[in-house]
Amino acid sequence: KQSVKMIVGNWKMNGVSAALAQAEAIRDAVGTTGQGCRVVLCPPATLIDRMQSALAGSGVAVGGQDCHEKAAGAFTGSVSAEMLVDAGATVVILGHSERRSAFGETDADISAKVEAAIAAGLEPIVCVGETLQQREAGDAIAVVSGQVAGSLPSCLAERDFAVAYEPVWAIGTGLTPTLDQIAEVHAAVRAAIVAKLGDGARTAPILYGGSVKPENARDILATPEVGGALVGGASLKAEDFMPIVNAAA
Ligand code: G2H
Repeated sequence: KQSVKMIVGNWKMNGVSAALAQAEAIRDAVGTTGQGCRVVLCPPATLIDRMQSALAGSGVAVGGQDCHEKAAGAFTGSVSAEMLVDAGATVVILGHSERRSAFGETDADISAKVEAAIAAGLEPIVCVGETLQQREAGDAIAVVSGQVAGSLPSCLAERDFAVAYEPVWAIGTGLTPTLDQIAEVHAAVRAAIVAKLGDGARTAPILYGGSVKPENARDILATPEVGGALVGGASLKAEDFMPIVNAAA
C-alpha cells in the first residue's frame, strides 16, 4: 500500500481563473495513469471546484490547503472539511508552517483539524518542521518528533494520511537540507509516527517539502523514507512541476 511516490503541489495564495490553464497542462502531461506516482494539486479554496471539474477522470487529484476544525457554524471566513469535499477535494494540507507561524496554529489545533478532515473523508497531509534557530540549537529532531506526537490524533491509525517534513528555513528560500539531514529527520518522523499510531502506520508516506525544484527532486526522492514531495513555488507552472513529477515516476 502507498508504495508509489506522492507529489503534491501547494499553490498557497496564488492563482485565479487563468491559472487553471497550468492545471490543465499538468493534467495533460500526467494523463490518466498518474505516470507511476500520485499527483495532487492544492489550489486556493476558490479554485477547487473548477479545478476538480477540469481534472476529473485524470491522474491528478485536488486538495485543500487548510480546513476549520468544526463542521459548520459562525466562523466567518473559514471553510470546513465537508465543504472541501463538496468542492471536489480528496486531500487537505494541515499545519503548514505558514499556518503555524502566521495564524498561530498549535499542535492541538492541527490535531483537531485532522480529526475533522478524517470525519469528512479527506486524506490529511500533516506538516511539521523546525525553524533555523531550532536547528542551530540542535533541537530539530526533538521539535519535529514533538510536532508529530502532538499533531497526529489517534484516529489516524489505519487511515490514509501523510506527514510532510518542511524545515521552515528551507521554505521558499532556495535552501535545502543535505540528503543526510533529510534522511535523519525522516527516520525520526517515522519513529514518532509509529510510536504514536502503531505498526500499521509504517506505510504512511513522509513527504519532503521546502524548495523542491527540478534540479534537486531526483536526489531528494531517492533518499530513504522520502515518500514524495510537497512543492510550493515550483508547482505553479507545469514546466517546473512536471520534471518533479517525472523524477518520482
Ligand atoms: C514549503 C513548500 C510547499 P516551496 O512551504 O509547501 O514551498 O517549495 O516554495 O519552498
